[in-house]
Amino acid sequence: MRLILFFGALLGHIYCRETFVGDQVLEILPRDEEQIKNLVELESEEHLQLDFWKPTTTPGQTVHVRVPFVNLQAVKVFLESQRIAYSIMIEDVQVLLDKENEEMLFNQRRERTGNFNFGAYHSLEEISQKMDDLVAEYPDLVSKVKIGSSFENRPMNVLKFSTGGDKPAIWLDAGIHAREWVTQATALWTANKIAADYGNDPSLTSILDTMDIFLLPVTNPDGYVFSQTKNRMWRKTRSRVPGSLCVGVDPNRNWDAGFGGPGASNNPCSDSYHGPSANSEVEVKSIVDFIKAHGNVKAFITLHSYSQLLMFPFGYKCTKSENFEELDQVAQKAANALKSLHGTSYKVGPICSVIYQASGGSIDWSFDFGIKYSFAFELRDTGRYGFLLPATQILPTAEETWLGLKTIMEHVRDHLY
Ligand code: 0X9
Ligand code: ZN
Repeated sequence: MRLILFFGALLGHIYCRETFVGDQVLEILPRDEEQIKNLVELESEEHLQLDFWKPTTTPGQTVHVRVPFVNLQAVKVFLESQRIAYSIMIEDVQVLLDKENEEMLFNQRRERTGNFNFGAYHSLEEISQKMDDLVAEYPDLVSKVKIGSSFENRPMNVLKFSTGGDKPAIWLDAGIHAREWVTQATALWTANKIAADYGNDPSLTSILDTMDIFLLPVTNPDGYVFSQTKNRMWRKTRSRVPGSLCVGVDPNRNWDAGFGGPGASNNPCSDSYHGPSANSEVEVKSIVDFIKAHGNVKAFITLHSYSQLLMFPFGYKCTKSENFEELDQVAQKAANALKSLHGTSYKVGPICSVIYQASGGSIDWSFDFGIKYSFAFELRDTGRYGFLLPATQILPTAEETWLGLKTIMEHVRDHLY
């Protein structure tokens, strides 16, 4: 094990991987508007390089922030001077990263025997290979559709599950934010589940006899590769904009729905930078073009992490959608089904009230485009590990999420429009 660790570190070094030695993630609990104001001020101090995993919203709502080791002292002194309550959520981020790395290397060696482990994190190549394997194994049900290429020219491959003919469709994507690794892993498990259960699970079988499913497991392939080779905390795309040294756009602020409004940044260095224009990101544009060309997509579901939420429109505005009651009921039912497996609790509601106002998000675009069953999941956990969810939780997460997904798909099947 020591040897693996050593070579892991060495490899990391050769590829110039960013380290997070001594970084901590703090959980902060602002108690009034004054403390919120202080936190917003703290957030604007760019030199502190704070990485808000869960942003400041309202008093009584926790905030999660990764603080680089060099700025820990300053941040803690500030919080204490303002009497803002906080605790340490993650003691040393790098310790979790080393463990994650070591597990990936260990698993890669084991997989050389040919058995794919869905309960592990995988490289983009491994995921692509597994997708091809599924197509080869279930040729009558599964096919691969290339809907475009990423900024760095990686293919955007969608798995199409179809029993034949052109049916109304369900869209499901994951990994639009690079670092949310449990989502790409959950999507791949789900692909295998759909393929294996067709003809066995009566509910899924009837869904696929009525509808096609399109599944994009890695929506942001450039970001995913970057998060595995250079910076585990990467969220955005890897596109370059003229006039800035900073790289990438937040692809979930780039959709043509309230673009550039509240909850998005016009600073190219920000992690929620909306980009120069709506659809500027080829990854977003490729999906938009595909959905428009298809013309018969009835549900649009996107997987994010973390926080355990099941949300629906709107995010760019805080008004209720016309089918609010229906979406709320379906989401509640899906959350109950999800909970039935391992007891994992999800909060349900529109984006704006459940998390925060955020413009340019995918499910707002899909909803305004006319896809009335538009949902966003925020998978496990609620903050113990955040984006660094241990691989041991991939399978339970995927299994429970599947029950939620199936509940939504059943509703769509029974309410085709
Ligand atoms: O801020 C986001 O984009 C999402 N949270 S995350 O921590 N995964 O980054 C919330 C997404 C809400 N969905 C849309 N705005 N469509
Ligand atoms: Zn996300």
